[in-house]
Amino acid sequence: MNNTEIARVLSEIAVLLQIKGENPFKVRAYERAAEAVGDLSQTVEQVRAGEEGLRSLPAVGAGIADRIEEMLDTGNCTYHQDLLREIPATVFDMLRIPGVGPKTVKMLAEREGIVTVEQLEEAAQAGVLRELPGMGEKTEQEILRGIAHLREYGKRIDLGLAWDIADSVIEQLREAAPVSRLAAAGSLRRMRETIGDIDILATSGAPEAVMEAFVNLQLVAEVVARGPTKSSVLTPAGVQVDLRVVAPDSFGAALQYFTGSKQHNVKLRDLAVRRKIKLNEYGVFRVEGDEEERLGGELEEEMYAALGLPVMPPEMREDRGEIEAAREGRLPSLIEEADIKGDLHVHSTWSDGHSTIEEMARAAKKAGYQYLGITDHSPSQTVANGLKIDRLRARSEEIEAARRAVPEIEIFEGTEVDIKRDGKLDYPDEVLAELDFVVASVHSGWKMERRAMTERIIKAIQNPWVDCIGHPTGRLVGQREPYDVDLEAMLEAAARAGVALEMNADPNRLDLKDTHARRAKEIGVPVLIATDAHWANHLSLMRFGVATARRGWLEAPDVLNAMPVVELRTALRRAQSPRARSKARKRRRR
Ligand code: DGT
Ligand code: CA
Ligand code: CA
Ligand code: ZN
Repeated sequence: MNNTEIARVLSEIAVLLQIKGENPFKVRAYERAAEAVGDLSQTVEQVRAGEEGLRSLPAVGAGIADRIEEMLDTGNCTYHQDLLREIPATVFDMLRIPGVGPKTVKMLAEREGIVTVEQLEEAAQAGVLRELPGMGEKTEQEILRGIAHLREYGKRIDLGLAWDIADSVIEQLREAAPVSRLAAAGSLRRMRETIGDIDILATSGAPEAVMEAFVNLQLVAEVVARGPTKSSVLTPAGVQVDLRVVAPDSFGAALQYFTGSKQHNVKLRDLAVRRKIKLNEYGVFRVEGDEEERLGGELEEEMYAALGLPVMPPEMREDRGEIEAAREGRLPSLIEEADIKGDLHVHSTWSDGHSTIEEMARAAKKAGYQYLGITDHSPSQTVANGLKIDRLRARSEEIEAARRAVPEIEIFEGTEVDIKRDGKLDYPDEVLAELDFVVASVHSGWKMERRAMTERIIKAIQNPWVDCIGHPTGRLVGQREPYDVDLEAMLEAAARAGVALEMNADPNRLDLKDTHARRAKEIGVPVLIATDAHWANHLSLMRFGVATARRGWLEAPDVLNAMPVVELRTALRRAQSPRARSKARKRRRR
């Protein structure tokens, strides 16, 4: 058994002991031993052969050392197996549900014989859970939501990580393989917020050589399937990458087919059948009885043109009305990265950022921006080194210095101010009035009930100095569900007040998400696409925000920071206030 396998067994023992209600010190010892083995740079076998033996590992006493010995010698752990006879391994899946811990699992198993996620779901749906000790209707609902969440995100990775992998696969293939064309397809090209596997397409005169190079790339940990024109591999983290080599005159057809989504393709094929057209991954054909006439396939455009349609941007291909819009000639002209004129939510070393204001400004200049909003945290964010009023004012000097050092970038002196539980903001209005730009965000009290949370945020929206609500639902992709808020009420309040909602571009957030952004556009709420960067090089995350905005059908006029700086200044609510006008006059005189 290798280190990973041994560590897994040890940590499972810890969990099983915990479910049995065993001594917490014993549980902790197994946990720590599992961590220690997992962190080792040597093999466990090498440690055993060393002078001090297995007992040199943290938390490994005689008992745990014996178990490891047994695993090394026999590839088995009888203790682990004995425990699994009492408590089936299916409980490990239950423990992945947010809010379900060992105590709950123990209670469920003892009282109801529930040991699988499916049984738990059934019991929750039947209203059985709410009757159990320490439960209730609310917990029951939470468990059901948790299960749904797990199913959606369980094995998927976020868009940022997926593109990191895809970019390096593409780069390495260009170097190591005889490829001509190379492109990402699948959910990756559609820029979905999570990715199941990475799909890459290539053309080449020597497909076998491409396959050979692919399975030997450095980032390949395991080859799942290898064929003459298609192979699948896993990265060390278990992410699957599929590579297909297709004929050059089918490249457009394959790109269209493998970009999906499946629902988009199904709808397209329905349309095609009615017109006696056949679409597949090799091309597009007119069908007349037994005859097939090839209409194209080298270019993606040809696939759509055969149906009388323009090409739809990949981000729209989700069967959310894009085919109808294309047919009726009302496809939106989606926002592009080049339309973005600045970033208005970034942090600096004054709070929890890692780059100075000047470094951030230089990065903004490099990105081709006109402006940058420095929005450090407010005092309540003690862990993020939030700025008390005196430090907020002291920061002005450094902002002035950065303006002189990087005159091409208009720096907005801003804040990301906390929205407190009662909806009040973490700075008084007169302090907010001194600033150029205010993002207000919820960073605490996630568990508030829906009405209170909605009122809290609407109150912040109604503060005349707030320009934007940051990461408006608080979700973390695949990690944390949104807080309970009436989004529709939030959007309506924002529309009335002329406050923007953020499309946070960090691939861990993407908050607003695509469908929310689309609703914002319908209601007339401006969207700010911002990176929330804590490092200068994270300004590049903008690409994920823009992609998600495109998935929400946003166009440049829907996006606050697609405005040139002069327009933006006058569009902001604060520009209407006498105080801001006098400040702006002073600024112009400088
Ligand atoms: P993922 O990997 O779960 O994030 O999502 P996709 O969309 O990348 O799905 P994947 O990798 O299973 O397949 C890539 C594309 O290939 C998919 O978007 C559409 C196409 N495709 C796959 N299977 C089918 C199918 O059965 N019917 C149709 N029409 N298209 C399919
Ligand atoms: Ca895929
Ligand atoms: Ca795939
Ligand atoms: Zn924040």
